[in-house]
Amino acid sequence: MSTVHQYFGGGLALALALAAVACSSAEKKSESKTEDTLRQKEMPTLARRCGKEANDEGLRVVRFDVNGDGRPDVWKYFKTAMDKGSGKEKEFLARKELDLNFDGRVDVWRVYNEAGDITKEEFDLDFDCKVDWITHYEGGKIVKKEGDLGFGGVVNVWMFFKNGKLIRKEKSSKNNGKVDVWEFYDNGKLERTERDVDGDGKPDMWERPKEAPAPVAPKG
Ligand SMILES: [Ca+2]
Ligand SMILES: [Ca+2]
Ligand SMILES: [Ca+2]
Repeated sequence: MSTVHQYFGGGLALALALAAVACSSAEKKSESKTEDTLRQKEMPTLARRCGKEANDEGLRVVRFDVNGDGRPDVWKYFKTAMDKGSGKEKEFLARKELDLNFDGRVDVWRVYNEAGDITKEEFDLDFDCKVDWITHYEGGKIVKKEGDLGFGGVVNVWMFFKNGKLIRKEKSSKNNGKVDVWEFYDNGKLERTERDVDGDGKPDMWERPKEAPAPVAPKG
């Protein structure tokens, strides 16, 4: 059971967290836009994947049956490359794939570089064989998350990180891939929200989160 948690605990927790994000994103708080809009249009649509040991690269595959039903649910793909340190050929973990719901189809893909750092993680959260959420890493730290929380095939949430901390979140509230909500964070705390109300891609409204009321000292 502990092995199951080791492999799947994080994924399930993320799915639950994303469900919470999906609910909160429906609450429109403010609006705006920046020059990042052009870049957002170039964002690739999420790839259609229905993994069943896709091993075009001819990597060595090691399979694990975590739940003991006789079918693999974790796949590790190893490739052989030159180790810069020793100058000799060495085997690296290139990819790990997980079947979270044990239906025989891959739901999570993790890609690693030769230094052993994770570079990308893709999730199919609703088990329909389409990727819904992608996390990008650099140097082992999260730099970007992007996803389709409406499960309609269109990317509608982008999150940008610096030094592993969330600095900006962008949303397409109309679910059309066009950013119309920008949230700016400082030290993980929401500082400002901007919103494009008239659809011209420029911010029309700005809003700061309301400060919690100061505690009132009891009289007497
Ligand atoms: Ca299994
Ligand atoms: Ca599955
Ligand atoms: Ca999906």
